[in-house]
Amino acid sequence: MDLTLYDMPKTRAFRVRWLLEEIDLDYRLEPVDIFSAAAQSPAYRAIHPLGQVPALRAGDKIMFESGAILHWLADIHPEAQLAPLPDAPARAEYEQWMFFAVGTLEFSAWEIVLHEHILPEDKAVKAIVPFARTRYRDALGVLEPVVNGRDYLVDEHFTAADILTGHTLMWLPELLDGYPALRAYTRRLSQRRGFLQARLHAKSHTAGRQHVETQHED
Ligand SMILES: N[C@@H](CCC(=O)N[C@@H](CS)C(=O)NCC(=O)O)C(=O)O
Repeated sequence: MDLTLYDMPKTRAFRVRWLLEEIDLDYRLEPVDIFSAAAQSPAYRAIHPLGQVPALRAGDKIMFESGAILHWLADIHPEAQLAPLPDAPARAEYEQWMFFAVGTLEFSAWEIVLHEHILPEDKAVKAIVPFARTRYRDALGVLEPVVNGRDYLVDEHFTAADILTGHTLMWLPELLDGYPALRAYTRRLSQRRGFLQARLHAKSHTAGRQHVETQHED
């Protein structure tokens, strides 16, 4: 199947690149500058209706939402063992961490990143930040014991849930002080071949191009 990832460095597209590298699939990167008028053009909105990244063209199908893309790719490539099979005992735990990553951890992390680092002064709502930090720390407190003494979230196996969780944790490394197991976990994840390859790919495809960069770790 032909795969094209609509991509921009230092965005959630990195998650998809990382998973594609873990599976070792061939794919093409289509650079998108989310800050340009082109991202809001009808042509790009036919690919991503909000003009965002990532989006994935897989054969004649187009998909958006990074979590859904990871979930789907991991399931259709069981040989990569990045998701327990639907009837495996570990599947429930896997689903839990997949949704925790995007629905709970990322939700508060994004509010911090958005209102503290990305939005201009006149749009940022600074009053949200202390509450978001508390919620984010609550989520870190849930994850810390899970990776204390084991390498990955689910059953000692690296899965797509580690990509979603690890990538989100890397947005705000300074907030991992006091969470030694999570710090070791993100370090471990960032040493994986798939992670390093995804970074390399990003560097080669942006060579010579100029991008406006957000605060995301990538
Ligand atoms: N929930 C979506 C969020 C996508 C998203 O917000 N992407 C950002 C980059 S990380 C973007 O394209 N922002 C530009 C915009 O919102 O106009 C996902 O996980 O794919």
